[in-house]
Amino acid sequence: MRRTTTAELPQATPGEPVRLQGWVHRCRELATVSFLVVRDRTGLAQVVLRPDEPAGTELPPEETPVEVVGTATANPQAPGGVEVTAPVVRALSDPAETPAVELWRPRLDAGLPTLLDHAATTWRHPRQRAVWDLAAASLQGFRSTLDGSGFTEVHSPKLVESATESGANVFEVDYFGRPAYLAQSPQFYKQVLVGVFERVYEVGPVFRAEPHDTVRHLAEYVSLDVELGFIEDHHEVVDCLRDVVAGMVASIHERAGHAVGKLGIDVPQVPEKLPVLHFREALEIAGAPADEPDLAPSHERALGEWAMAEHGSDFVVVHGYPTAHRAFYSHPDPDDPHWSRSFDLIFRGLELVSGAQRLHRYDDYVRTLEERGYAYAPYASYVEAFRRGIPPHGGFAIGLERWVARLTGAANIREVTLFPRDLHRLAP
Ligand code: AMO
Repeated sequence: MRRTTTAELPQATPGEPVRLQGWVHRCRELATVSFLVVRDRTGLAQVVLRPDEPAGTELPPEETPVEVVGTATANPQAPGGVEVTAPVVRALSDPAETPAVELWRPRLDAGLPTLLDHAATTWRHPRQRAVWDLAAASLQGFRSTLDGSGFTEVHSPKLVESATESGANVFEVDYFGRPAYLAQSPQFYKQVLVGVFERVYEVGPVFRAEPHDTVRHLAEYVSLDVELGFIEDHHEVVDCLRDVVAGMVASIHERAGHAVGKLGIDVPQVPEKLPVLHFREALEIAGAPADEPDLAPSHERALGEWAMAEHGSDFVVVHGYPTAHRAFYSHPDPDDPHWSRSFDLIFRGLELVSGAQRLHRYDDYVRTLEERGYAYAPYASYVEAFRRGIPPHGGFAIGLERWVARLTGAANIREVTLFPRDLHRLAP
């Protein structure tokens, strides 16, 4: 007998036999009747047991995987207007132990440490699952937008010989007796792969040995990386970023409408042209001193408010950060090399994306490494690639967890991460 999902149950013909599989979400035994709510990947269904019916022996406890074979029966009070009656309930595994948090309640009412300690079960809660559905839909939108624009998906090594972003927050590992690092980003690989594919993207884990406990940093996160060749300048990269974010939003509407509804998400509109500020203007708007080298979180919040007030936009691009304070591969502004052709995208007052046009000439790399006092050897295999013809190029990286945290209004990035890694947490 074919399995009916709980979402398909409302379409079942009343009186017909149906077979559900799922977890016991809720079990309520009343004097004259018992209700079993079965949860599967598509939702919930109600199963009704009357004392004279052959449900079998005792009902399995909550969270036990079960199979229910019974009769589809119309009942306006049941979810979707159809319930299952006259059931035979069969446990598909041992009776489940009582979860640390009651998953049948409409909301998970436990503190963050408890939720994270029991993540393997707390993610089963329908509201929690919906959060990840937003992430999954965003990933599909990211990929499909780029697939439709001539990009090739790549995967680069996560065990590497040098730091890409800065030496400070890198995890060292023992690689057959010599030091290696967990990749902080696919930066070097995506750039050299422009020399092969012109346009590449990667979705993968990156590692940052973040020494501080903040609500916006993880030690491992999912980076959505893009790199494209044959560009004029970084504004072309910003245009690509705009389309990618619009594709992620469209995919959320298309594939995760149920999650948007369940969580009451305010999905952002992506303007045709993102508001853009030069770093100098951004400092002024944020009320920061003109010689600040970077934007602090409070400045980003101020810029988020400015973008909403002035442009009705959840997004604002800041470009032209001081070259000396950006990664060494950033391209300086040819008109005034004090400033760089780099940018950040701020989404609802939080940095969501960093990107830039990159250096693409070998000599520029050698000179920049020297000026910054970096040794050549750890970068040799990367920098050598620029001797063999890499076109002008640029790209960006979106932090998946920050995106979902901002979408859902989560106060802490850990709330939207399946199994977060941070200063204190290596399990589950
Ligand atoms: P950057 O280091 O700014 O740039 O990272 C890009 C984006 O990744 C997210 N992010 C983080 N998310 C969670 N925890 C962290 N510890 C963390 N650190 C960063 C943010 C950030 O905007 N190679 C460049 C990108 C490029 O130029 O293409 C890079 O990694 O959302």
